[in-house]
Amino acid sequence: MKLQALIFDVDGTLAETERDGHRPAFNAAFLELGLAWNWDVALYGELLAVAGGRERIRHYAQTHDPARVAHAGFDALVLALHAAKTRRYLALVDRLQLRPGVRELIKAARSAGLRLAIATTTTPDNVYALLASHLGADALAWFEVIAAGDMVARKKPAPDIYQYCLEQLDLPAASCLAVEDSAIGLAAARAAGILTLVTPSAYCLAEDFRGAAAVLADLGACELGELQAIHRRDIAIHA
Ligand code: XBP
Ligand code: MG
Repeated sequence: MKLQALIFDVDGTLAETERDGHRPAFNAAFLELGLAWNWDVALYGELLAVAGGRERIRHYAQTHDPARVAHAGFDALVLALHAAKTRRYLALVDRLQLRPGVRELIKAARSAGLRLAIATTTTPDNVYALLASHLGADALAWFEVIAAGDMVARKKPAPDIYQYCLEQLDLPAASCLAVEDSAIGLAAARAAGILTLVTPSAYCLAEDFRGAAAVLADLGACELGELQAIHRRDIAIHA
């Protein structure tokens, strides 16, 4: 089956957002709300096993500050922290940089008439801001589907966000290729039956990417023709 669409993950794939955006934004929010929490690089690497900012905050509190979880105001605190974190993230999004080759691959895919979509766990506003800031305001319209955050019940590694994306595109999984940076993202795409190219992000370098169609350091030297060949080869293997 011919490759018809590329489905991009966002965090870690389009840019090193976890390293340069989300972690600093979480820590700024903790400070703003007067909490003595601080997520260093090593701890944040572990916390990335939990997708979703609110889910990550809850998981951290349950494991590191259980007394606070028992408090009546805990649910409201999680929401307030996440709202502050999103505000902080949006304030620094212009300072992020796209990873090598991302801009060029998106451009080549558009020129070749491939359809484009996004499947991410992060908050939709974060995606809109990243795309607009680094690819231009028009870029939002280049992606037929921007599937993000709470649009589905279960976050990655569940396949829900990819399944939702396929439904919206009205395409079979076999006609798509996902681009991911993490093992949980790979697991989500594969569970939806989508072949996946992995470009590991800074936090994910040591993860196990068995099951990926290919693993490349980044998209810098990646021609669209190479992706089409990877898709053709793996579709034949899995047929
Ligand atoms: C990355 C995530 C997100 C972000 C935080 O998702 O797991 O949770 O770290 O985003 P992906 P929010 O790799 O699928 O883009 O705080 O907005 O939830
Ligand atoms: Mg990711």
